[in-house]
Amino acid sequence: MSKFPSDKPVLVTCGLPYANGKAHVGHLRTYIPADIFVRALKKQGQEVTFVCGSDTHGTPIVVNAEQLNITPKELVRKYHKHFDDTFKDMNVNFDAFGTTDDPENYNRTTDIVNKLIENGYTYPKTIEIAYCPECDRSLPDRYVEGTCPYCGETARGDECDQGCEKHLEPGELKEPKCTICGGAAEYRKQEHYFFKLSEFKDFLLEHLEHMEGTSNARNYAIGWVKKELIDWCITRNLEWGVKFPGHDDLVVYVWVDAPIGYIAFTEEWAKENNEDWEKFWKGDGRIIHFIGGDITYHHCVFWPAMLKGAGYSQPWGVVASGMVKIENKKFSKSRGYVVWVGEDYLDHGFHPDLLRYYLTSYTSHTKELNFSWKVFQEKINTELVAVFGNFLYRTLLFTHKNFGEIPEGEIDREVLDKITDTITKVNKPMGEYEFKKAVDSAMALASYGNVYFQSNEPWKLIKKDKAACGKVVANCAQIAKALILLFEPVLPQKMEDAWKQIGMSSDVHAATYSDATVLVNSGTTLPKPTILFEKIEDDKTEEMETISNKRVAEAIAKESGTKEKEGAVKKMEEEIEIETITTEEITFDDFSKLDIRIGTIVTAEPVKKSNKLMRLEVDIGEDSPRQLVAGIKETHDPEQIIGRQVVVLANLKPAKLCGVESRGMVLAGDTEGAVLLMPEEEVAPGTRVR
Ligand code: B3M
Ligand code: ZN
Repeated sequence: MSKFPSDKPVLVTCGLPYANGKAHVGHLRTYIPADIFVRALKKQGQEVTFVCGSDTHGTPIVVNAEQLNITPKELVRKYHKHFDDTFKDMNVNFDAFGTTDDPENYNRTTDIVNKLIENGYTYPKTIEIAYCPECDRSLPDRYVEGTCPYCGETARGDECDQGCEKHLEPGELKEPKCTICGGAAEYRKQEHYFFKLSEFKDFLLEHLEHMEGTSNARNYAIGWVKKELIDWCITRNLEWGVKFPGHDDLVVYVWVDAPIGYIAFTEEWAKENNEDWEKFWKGDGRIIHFIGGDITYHHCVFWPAMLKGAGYSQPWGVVASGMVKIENKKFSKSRGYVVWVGEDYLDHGFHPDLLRYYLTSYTSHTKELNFSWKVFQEKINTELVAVFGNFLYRTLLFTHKNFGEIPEGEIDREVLDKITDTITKVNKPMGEYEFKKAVDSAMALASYGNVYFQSNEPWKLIKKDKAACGKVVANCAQIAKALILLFEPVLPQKMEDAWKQIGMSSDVHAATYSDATVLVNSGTTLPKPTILFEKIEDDKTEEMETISNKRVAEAIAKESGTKEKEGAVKKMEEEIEIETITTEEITFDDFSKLDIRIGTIVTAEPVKKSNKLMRLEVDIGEDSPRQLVAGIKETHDPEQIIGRQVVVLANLKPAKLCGVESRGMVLAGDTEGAVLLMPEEEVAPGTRVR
């Protein structure tokens, strides 16, 4: 029997992105399948809540903030918004997206840690903590690097990130080095607090035995628990984070308060929607965590033990995804093997739903996934365009042209059976986290539709038997309706459009799979269809490959340049507009170097390849207007800004954006959308700003 829908409400969560860098394709491998799963459960009539948020504490945040010379709060505010925006852009639809710095999380963490203390699951112990004599500070987690005692690879203070992926306890790292100054660190004695993980062995073995989700998560975790459980140090010497109760100089380790965020975000959702968070965390609602395979230990060992120790419900299932490779190379930001969701994908005008399709249909969820522009192009062109898109468009165009509406015609038993059978073939693997199988089954129905259309030759029938032709067309419309519902979880935005194209006025996101066999209404007017999926041309793929190659080449060049400084802090490469919040002072001379002028917009047109960019020609008092590119496409209408005066930084080094040269910059307030600066009253183009 299928596990869904069930009477028990389902809570789906996704591993929390650290709010310290931009979203890349690797991140999406957790969020997109989770979003698809949630939408598919809803389509089966399952009650489901979907929460996530930004991970804002710990050394991943503090180290980056320190390097950028800003406060952790400033850093996480910026990236929290970035992730929130990116998820919305990618049609990942959380019911709540909070941050672990929210008051709800401070309260919940304090409550849980107090319960663990009360229940006797914590104890103080004096241990060796890495300390840098040069910087005169202790070095938690990412502040220290050294050799993994298990595999010998270079590792961080709390994880062997480049080798065996084991969690490391303070003091375990060999040959510790300070990541700030690069100097040798030493170990110094200090008192910290421990969680008695070792007492949870029997509980964990029993818990894991019944844990749902993907078998990779369960099997790894059982192996670890059987082998050895060491007590877990849960405090750190940091200012930023949730204080350990009664100790103002200690915060809890980030892996304590981060998963507690799942509870806090459920509480935020409950407050907002007049709902009950306890039905999951104190009751028998089903909690399903979607995570990257590399954080299985934290979710299948630490987390359930902590929940158990504090008297909360434990996860029902853990779904762990495989790694993401970029063009068959191990994902690595510093080596340039990265695809940014914004600048490498959305900003080039690619539709979010295409990437959703690629990421789920490429391979099974637990396997390694390779991101390659060529394969992306091929999958979109041969599957979405040539099979599904082709079926929808030819059906709708033929019907629109010859009937103008869905014609009368009995729907074949065989067609209805095929639809019902496909729903089962989509639901079953979906409930087993086999997203590729589910998507492939839906695509098989589109192929069936094409065969149905082709073999019934409606273009011939229309000439001799309009009624018979109408029947074929009505059957195709029924198949189209089913396909739209089946593909909605994967392609939500495109299917919203397709739903309208088949004349439906209801909300496709709220419709269920059972609607797929509700007969289409003859007489429904069909508008002229538009093509939903456009072919990706070779030159576009080549353009994207060139961008990737260039990034790798630059990374290699940079690598050789920084070799001498080895050990010193590695520069963050992926900061976004952080300069807007730095407060470094400049002299008047520095300011005078800026050639800022008032100009009048004479031409404005959207840059085709981009979602955000607009090409402007601005008269700034020179012989001919300046060409400038501004990120205002989403917020401004070209017609309405022609003739407007704007403020231009005229001596900015020219740059190419999406292939269009920009010789300067139009100044705008950086808020939710761009707000253009303008003079108080109209002045002559070219007027200097001082
Ligand atoms: N912030 C990101 C990671 O290690 C980390 C996840 C927390 S989930 C509670 O993948
Ligand atoms: Zn290791």
